[in-house]
Amino acid sequence: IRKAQGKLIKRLGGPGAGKGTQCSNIKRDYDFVHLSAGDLLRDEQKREGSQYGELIQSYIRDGLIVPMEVTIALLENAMKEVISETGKKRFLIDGFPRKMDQASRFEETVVESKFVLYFTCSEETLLDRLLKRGESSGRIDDNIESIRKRFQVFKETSYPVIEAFEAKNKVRQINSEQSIEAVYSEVKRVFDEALL
Ligand code: UP5
Ligand code: MG
Repeated sequence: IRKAQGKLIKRLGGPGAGKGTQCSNIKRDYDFVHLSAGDLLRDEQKREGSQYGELIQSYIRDGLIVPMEVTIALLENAMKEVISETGKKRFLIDGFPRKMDQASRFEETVVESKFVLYFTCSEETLLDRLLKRGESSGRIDDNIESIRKRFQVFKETSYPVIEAFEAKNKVRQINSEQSIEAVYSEVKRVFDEALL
């Protein structure tokens, strides 16, 4: 699917910024297939017989970025499967890329993205949301210790990816401090302006 004739939109934002929530809205109203890198990693971690199960679990618990070979292979396989089963080629990739090496490898060998949605939010708000979600999510990284590490990795490792896309004029920034509905109306404006 190198240079696939598709449209690919990526979504970045700190942990708990609302990437997953907004993807559900977009998927409902626009013709995009939603793939979450985090969900693919969590599914692979649980898959019986996976050779990467333990590795993924320990990276996610520590908020670290799983080696790109694993994540890119999962994404590429998922995209190929969707294309061969449904013919759909418009993808919304949630929570990826979050490290420079992944970003360049994916853009060069899989497909170039059209733009990146970046959800900005204060750490206080993110922390509140994640701790609240942690009461029922069952996610091994929704605890205060892991959340702190995720914030750190976001600032040190993932933010430079946003700057790199910014330099190419590909970032569409959205204030996700607001209500889910207000955030979505900004998202819609971006999609409608891009004629998606
Ligand atoms: N909520 C959402 N929007 C709200 C709003 N506007 N107002 C009030 N509440 C709002 O939302 C989080 C919570 O906030 C929910 O309860 C929601 O109702 C509420 P959600 O939509 O789930 O936010 P999201 O940004 O998707 O948060 P998530 O925790 O999924 O983000 P992360 O980026 O931390 O998680 P992800 O699954 O992408 O990655 C997890 C881990 O996987 C990473 O830390 C890393 O270890 C690994 N990973 C890799 O190694 N490589 C990758 O490429 C990707 C992931
Ligand atoms: Mg998510």
